[in-house]
Amino acid sequence: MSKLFISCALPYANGPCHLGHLRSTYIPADIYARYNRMIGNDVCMVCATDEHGTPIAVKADNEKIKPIEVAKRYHDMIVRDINSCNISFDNFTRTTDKKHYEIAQNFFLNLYKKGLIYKKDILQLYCDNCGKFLPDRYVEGICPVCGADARGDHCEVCGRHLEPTELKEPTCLTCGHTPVIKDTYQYFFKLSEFEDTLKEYIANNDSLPANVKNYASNWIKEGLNDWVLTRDMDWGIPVPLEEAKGKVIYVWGEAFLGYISSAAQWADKKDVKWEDYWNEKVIHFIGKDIIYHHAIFWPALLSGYGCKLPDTVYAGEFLSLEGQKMSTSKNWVVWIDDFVKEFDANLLRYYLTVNAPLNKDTDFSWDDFQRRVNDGLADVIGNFLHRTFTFTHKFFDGKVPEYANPSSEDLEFEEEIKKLPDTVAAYIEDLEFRDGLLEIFRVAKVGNKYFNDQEPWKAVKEDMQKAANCLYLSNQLTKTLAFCLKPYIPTKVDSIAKILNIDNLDDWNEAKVILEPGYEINKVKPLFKKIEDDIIQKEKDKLQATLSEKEEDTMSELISIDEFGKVDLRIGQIKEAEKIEKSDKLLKLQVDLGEKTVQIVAGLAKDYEVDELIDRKVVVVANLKPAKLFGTKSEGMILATSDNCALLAPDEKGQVGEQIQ
Ligand code: B3M
Ligand code: ZN
Repeated sequence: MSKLFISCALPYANGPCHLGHLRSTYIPADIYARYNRMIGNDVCMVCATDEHGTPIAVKADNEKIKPIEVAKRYHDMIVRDINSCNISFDNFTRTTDKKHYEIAQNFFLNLYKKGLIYKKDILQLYCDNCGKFLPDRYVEGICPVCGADARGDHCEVCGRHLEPTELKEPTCLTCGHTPVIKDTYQYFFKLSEFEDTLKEYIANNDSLPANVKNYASNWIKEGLNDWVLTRDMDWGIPVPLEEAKGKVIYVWGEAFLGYISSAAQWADKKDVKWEDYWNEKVIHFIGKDIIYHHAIFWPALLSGYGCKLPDTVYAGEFLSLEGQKMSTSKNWVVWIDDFVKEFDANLLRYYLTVNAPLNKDTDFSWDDFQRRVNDGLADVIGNFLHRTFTFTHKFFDGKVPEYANPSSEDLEFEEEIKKLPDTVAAYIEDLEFRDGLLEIFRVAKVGNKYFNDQEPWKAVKEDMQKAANCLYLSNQLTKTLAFCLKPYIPTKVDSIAKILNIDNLDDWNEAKVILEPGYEINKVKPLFKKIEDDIIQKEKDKLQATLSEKEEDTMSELISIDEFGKVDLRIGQIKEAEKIEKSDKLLKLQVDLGEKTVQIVAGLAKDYEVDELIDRKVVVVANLKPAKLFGTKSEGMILATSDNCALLAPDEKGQVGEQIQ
């Protein structure tokens, strides 16, 4: 018996679970864990909600509640969703748990004492109005690389990682003011020191899958910089140093420790040691968007600490929905809670596994879901079970018949049945969950064909032994199927076990133990129902409705004439123009509005020469709240088109200072 440490990426506690979470992480991890328990391994499968970080703090700010209240709300929903899909975690905790704080702080201190975490002065954005530093997502602005709107830590358009200070035209997300750059300090982790260790880990680790190896080795090629491990925030785990008041550990610097704190919490209750599991074999199941973190940051942190590195990191690729990228903000998503209200969760486990191998991007579509359930589960598995059980009752009194003088077809089929558990086991051990499932289906199809060819309904009249052999073997396969399907669709096969009079399906070896002639089975019940078209149509309509709602939302953004009247549009004339230092986009303009001249900062520098602007008549928003851009006061806005930056201008008759209505 070996020990095994299995973890799933910790879901952020800022939303419930959707299909994506299940496909990339929980379902594969659960298949693996259940199988390993069945072969007698001692498994510790853990997870937790990731409850710190700016998105949760920002959400709480917006709702005017505490971050812990947001986290608790979603923690409860996530636990509900995970349970509804029968994901068999041994422990599921929270990163706000006391044990986690303790473990994360000790880990930080250990690295600090070894000099692997050090203090460094840096420049950071600070909002005077809010009186706080603005980490990551507390600030938005323009990406310095591609010019798109970007968050403080990341540009979605060009995919670049950004430091908030690099953003152009930054604004504070909380109050809308322009932040200033201020001196401060943070703690850095010496990631650069681990380049060789990581190269070695990635190159020589045969159990790392190809997608993880490729991503990780490409990143390392670019060289590794030290990593900022702290933030100025009041939501997070305090840096455990006297001198570091007001600083917390960056969420990614402590979330990994959730694997360990969750296991430690479980181990305490069981009076065992989590280290015994970790030291034998560790496998992390994650989504592909966090390969960087798990193949670079985490092994480096662990090496620094002096801990064994994970044996495998298994990364599931993306899942789209009806051909489009899933988006929780646009509600283009199927929530688990909605799914399980309409369907058996086993169907989802089956579909998301059979749909595509984990290392390929794939799509969830309602039509395909219906097809796979009806043609696969219902027609192949359901049909085989049903005909075997009903025939056994009809012609053999509900008892497994005698097996004698097998034909060559019987022997061939018997061979397929006997081999199945080992073949499936080998696939699951190689993390090829889909191939294991396909093999089960292949043999069930062989079973259906064998049953058709033997024609037991005729044979009972002509050659009783032929019919008996057919039903003897078919019953053996039903039992083997129940065991082999247990890791995939655990609660569904429990109903097969009931018919087969089997108490539990906990021991994989039992899959090969035959049902002796005379063994009695129970009355049959329908096992797999087909999904009707109207049910699927309802789901498609629901999704479609979210799209239409979005359109209505845009309509409701229409404004009244009174609202428009609030904007004071005037004809102005540009009198002076000069470039703003350090900005390649902005110009400082003096604009004559008739009764007064105002200073306006405008993003025209790329499209107009300074000289061609002088004396030009333009349209100005004259009653805009003054703001500072690049430290320069701006008292209005000049209207121009958004893509080509074409300036709007009045007809010749328009007089300087005249109001536009
Ligand atoms: N919460 C990100 C994610 O869910 C993060 C994972 C942490 S695993 C240590 O994608
Ligand atoms: Zn602010």
